[in-house]
Order: sequence, then structure tokens, then C-alpha cells
Amino acid sequence: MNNREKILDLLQKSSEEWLSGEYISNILGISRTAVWKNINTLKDTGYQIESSSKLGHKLISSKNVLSTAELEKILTTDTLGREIVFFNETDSTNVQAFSIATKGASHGTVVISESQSMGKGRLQRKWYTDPGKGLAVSMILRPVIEPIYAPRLTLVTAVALSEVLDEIGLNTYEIKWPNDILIKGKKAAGILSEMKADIDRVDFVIIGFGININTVTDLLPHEIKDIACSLMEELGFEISRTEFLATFLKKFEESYNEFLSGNFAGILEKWIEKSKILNKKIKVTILDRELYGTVRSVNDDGNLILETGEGLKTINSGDINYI
Ligand code: BT5
Repeated sequence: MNNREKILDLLQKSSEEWLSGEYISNILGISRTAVWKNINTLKDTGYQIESSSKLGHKLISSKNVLSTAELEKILTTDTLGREIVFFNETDSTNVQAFSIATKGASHGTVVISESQSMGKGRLQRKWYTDPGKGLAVSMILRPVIEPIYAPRLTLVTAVALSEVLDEIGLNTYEIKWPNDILIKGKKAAGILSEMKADIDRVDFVIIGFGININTVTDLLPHEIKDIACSLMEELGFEISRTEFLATFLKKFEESYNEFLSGNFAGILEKWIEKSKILNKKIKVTILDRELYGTVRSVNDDGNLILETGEGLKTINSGDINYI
């Protein structure tokens, strides 16, 4: 065991109790600076350790550690997630991913953070990430496609998320157009896709998703606790976030390759089935405009074809509510 592993071992054995830096340094025969550096590395790799100048260090949770080392061990993808950038806290994984992609980060790089101070939803809305309980992940993708096809990747992501839910035996969810996963009407996950492109060619796409995994929704901020839900609350048991992410990355990579090989239709079919949206009456809010109608079909790009009092309309952005 190296010093970092020895420190982790000490913290795990005395879980729930504080261990002073001095105590650890005496036991291991290393300097307090070395203890402090190793503790910071453990934090950077996903361990939740609370540190106090008076009390020392305490492992908050090792039960559901989101560890990149663990992830690497169980990941079965070819390229996706083979480069991981991990933060304990950052502004937004999408912002970070965009920034490193601009500097040349490779296809498949994944940015993860335990918490986000400025997690982004669509249209300047906020996304709240529950540290140690939720997942905030952004993937850098460099598909060789025309920009008009990039929005399809949001649907590819929703399908991949839904396939993970199928695999863990959660079947009470539905995909809500365009980017949410709902369980019994409450939001468990959201997807935010951003892109850098010129007229003919995509430079990169950032696909970010946030999902409430082991979140206790009562502890969420006031403004979202009644509209949010978590996988744990629906299933009645905790799920390993690392395993969830490894499975997701595998499913996404498979669907992404299918999409690149030209079979978006197959993915769209799954999306339509899991969204249960056909023939539903909805209200669509597009910025400050509202439209009412019945969803008659979903076109090849994943846009809704809505039958309204004024004929068929194609809806390619906005928020929907079932009525
Ligand atoms: C979304 O936007 O649902 C996209 C969310 C994407 C978040 C991920 S996390 C990783 C990556 N990095 C980022 O900075 N963002 C992405 P939208 O459809 O606009 O929904 C936003 C709304 O969802 C908010 O206005 C809240 O009402 C609600 N919301 C926020 N946090 C939530 C949570 N944890 N659970 C459920 N609902 C939430």
C-alpha cells in the first residue's frame, strides 16, 4: 500500500470519527504536509472527506464513492471515458468541458464533478447537483457530422439513460421531450447539449447530464424539491454512482456508434416508445409563446408534429406540459 492507500485505510477503519493530521503523520511516519497532500488527492479522486483545522479529517462516505480509479476498473468502453477530468467542485461540467474541448481535448473525454456552483439547465436555468448523491457529467464528442444533425445526440443520450434504468429494473420512468427523464411526473434527470461548429461541420458537441441517483429530495433546495425525484427513492435502495456511470457510458457509446453509422431511426423508435408521447395533448411554451395541440408524430430529427387548431405544426424547441 502506498501512503495514500494507507491514509484511506485509516480513515475507513475509523469512519464516523475524526483523525487528526498529527495522528496520521505519526502512525505512518510521514510529514503532516504529506498527509495533507494525500488527503487532497483522495478528495480529487472522489472520496468525500471532511477536513477541519481543529478536528482533522473524517471520511463522510465511502459507500457511494464516485472514484475515477473505480470507474476505470469497471469501464468497458473503447474511447468514451478513457480520459476523465474529475472535480470535487466546479462551476459547471459543461463549461469546463467546453473550455478544454476548445483547447483540443480528445473525443470521449468525460468531465465529472461532485458539485457545481453554476450547473446549467437550458435557457439560463439552473441545475442543482447533490454532492455525493447525484451525478453531473459532460462528455466531449467530436462527430464528423453536419451541425443540423447534432440535436439528435440529445435523444441518443436520453435513450442511453433509459437503457440504464431498464437494466437496474426501474420501469416507471418516461422520457419527456426534449431532454428530461421523469418518474411518475417528477424530474430525475436533465440533459444539456451544446456545440461549437461552423456552417458545414461540427467542431465538438458537449453533452451534459445531471441525474438524481441517491438524492433525498426533501433535502433539495426549496424551489425544486417538489418537482424532483431520485432513483433511490423510487427503487427503495441506493445505487452505485460509479456503476451507473460505467453502464451509461457503455450504452451511450453503443448508441452513438449506431447514430454515426446512420441508424438514427432505430434510436428514435426507442425514444418514441419510451416517451409515450404519441397522441398526448400538450401545451408547448416557446420562449413567451404558447401552443396547444395533440402530438401526432415525431419527425426524423426528433421534432414534434403537433396537430393544432391551425393545422400541423413542427415543434423543434420549447418546454412541454401534458394537459
Ligand atoms: C435541464 O435543463 O434539465 C438540463 C440539465 C443539465 C444538467 C447537467 S449537469 C452536468 C452538465 N453541466 C451543467 O452545467 N449542466 C449539465 P432544463 O430543461 O432547462 O431544466 C432546468 C430545470 O430543472 C430547473 O429550472 C429546475 O426547475 C429543474 N431542476 C434543477 N435541478 C434539478 C434537480 N437536481 N432535479 C430535478 N429538477 C431539477
